[in-house]
Amino acid sequence: MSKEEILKALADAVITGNDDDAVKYAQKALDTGIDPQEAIIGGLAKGMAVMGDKYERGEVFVPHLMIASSALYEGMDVLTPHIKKDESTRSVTGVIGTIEGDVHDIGKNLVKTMLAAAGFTMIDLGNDVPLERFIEAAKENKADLISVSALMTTTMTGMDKISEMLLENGFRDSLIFLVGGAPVSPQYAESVGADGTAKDASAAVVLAKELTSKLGPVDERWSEAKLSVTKTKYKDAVLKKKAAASTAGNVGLETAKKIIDEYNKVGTKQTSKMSHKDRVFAALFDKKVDRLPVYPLACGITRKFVPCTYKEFATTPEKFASSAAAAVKYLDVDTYVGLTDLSIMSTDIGADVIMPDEDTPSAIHLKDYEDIEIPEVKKGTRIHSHIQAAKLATEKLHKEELNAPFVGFHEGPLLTLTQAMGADRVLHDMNADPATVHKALDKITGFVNEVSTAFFDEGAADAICVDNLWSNNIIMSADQYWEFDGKYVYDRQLPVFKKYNAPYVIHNCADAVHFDIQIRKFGTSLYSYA
Ligand code: B12
Repeated sequence: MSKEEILKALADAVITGNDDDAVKYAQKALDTGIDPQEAIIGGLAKGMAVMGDKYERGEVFVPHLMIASSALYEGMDVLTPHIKKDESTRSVTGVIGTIEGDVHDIGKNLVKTMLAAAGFTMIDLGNDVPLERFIEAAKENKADLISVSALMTTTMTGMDKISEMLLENGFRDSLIFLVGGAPVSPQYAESVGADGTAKDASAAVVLAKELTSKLGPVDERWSEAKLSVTKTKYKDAVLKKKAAASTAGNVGLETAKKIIDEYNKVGTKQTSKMSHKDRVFAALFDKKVDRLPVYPLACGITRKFVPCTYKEFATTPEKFASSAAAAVKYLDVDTYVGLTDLSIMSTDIGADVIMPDEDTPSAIHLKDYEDIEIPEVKKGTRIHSHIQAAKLATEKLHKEELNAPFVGFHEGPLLTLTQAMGADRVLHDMNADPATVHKALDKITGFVNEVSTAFFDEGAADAICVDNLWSNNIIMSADQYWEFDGKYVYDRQLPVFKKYNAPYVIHNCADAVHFDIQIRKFGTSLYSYA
């Protein structure tokens, strides 16, 4: 028989599921000097490929495949011991297996056989291998290589989990991680963070040899020091993967996403060309919008579009207004919430200010409550200049091409006081000397109201957002918040907003807010949150 005839006879033995023929022609291949590797790949495996095609066309069924694979293994048992080991390959230890939930092991066994022939020491975990077993075996054997096979789309996803476990345990840089099997593409291998894949056993060997030859000394790679450095290196990647996984399983978030998608779909059909202004006002009045309005508290970062320094952004009306317009233009935000920094009003009531070129200005606290001096809101004060900047920004945002509302921003009573005196001091005095704190708040509320009034009178904003930072149930109880801030807002600020028929927009930088007071009592219509 010629070589071609023997290879065909081996393939036929698998196709017909004939164990005896498989053994017979395997022996014949050896006797006639055919390379055993070639007999496996070009004979037995070819037969299995034919059966695979037939199965896919519905011509044969699972039992036929089992009989075929049995013949394949009979033939391999004869051929495998005669495969010449490549002694030139440096000592490489590999862990191999088919992933959890997957019993297909023919391809995995071929890869194992070829790697063993290439001189690798292969530790075979079998099929249906629990994911953590790959990790344990890699560590136990200080492996150079992990080879994971999957034949089903439902099981290949476990490769990503193995990758994550390698990162988490700090093993990722200690070994080469290869994945393979019919459904595994190079793109998929990359997406799970593997070092590569190959379409068949021969290519797998070439790849494994090449990649493992670049590894450093085994004891160094598997030293505790190296593992702990790698763990730290990949900490972020692991956290991100975990966060992504937890988001994927988070029913609340998923539901929210679905609702937003649904909402956006419905809205888009109805009102496809809303201006920023229409969108914000429609949302305010619970009307349908084409998409949810976006209004980040953009702060100083938008100065980078102009560009200008932080100092210029905070002190030059033209630069501030240009930043607002650029934000709407480039970021497509629906409105600009005009905060520059939280030192403006405390500076005006007496505190000194530190004004770096490229950082947020901050106030130097006053020594005594008596030092607080309430100015008139007029030229020369920082808030007056800021209101002029807001007015300019409003004009720019109203222009035809942008058509977006501008939301002015200033601090509420308690925040203004804490900015002037220091938060520690005021929080302490709220208990130790409440009368003094109330006296100061009384004066400051008058000033805060003058500021809102000036914004409205100047037409410097479409709405005003007030920062009531201390409405935070970690820092103070609802009763305390009400006594030292809420009541001042309710009794004295809200009437001003009512007079101008303006919504009371609240900003809060905290996630533990006294919503009951802010929403129920203040009737807040918009909430800005950072
Ligand atoms: C033989 C076979 C079986 C045999 C497996 C026998 C055995 N001991 O392995 C039996 C009958 C048991 C079987 C069962 C099932 N099977 Co089946 N089976 C096949 C079949 C026909 C061939 C697989 C095979 O051995 N190919 C030959 C080998 C040599 O190729 P390979 O595995 O791809 O490996 C090569 C390369 O991929 C690469 N490689 C492999 N591993 C690695 C690893 C690395 C690191 C690298 C670099 C390379 C690499 O090198 C290998 C050698 O060249 C395929 C169809 C197909 N065309 O793939 C279906 C197939 C895989 N089976 C399938 C299914 C659905 C099943 C069953 C669920 C059927 C059922 N209803 O019960 C069960 C699975 C049960 C389970 N939990 O796992 C589906 C999977 C569908 C999918 N997309 O997920 C397939 C694709 C058939 C189909 N088209 O529907 N099956």
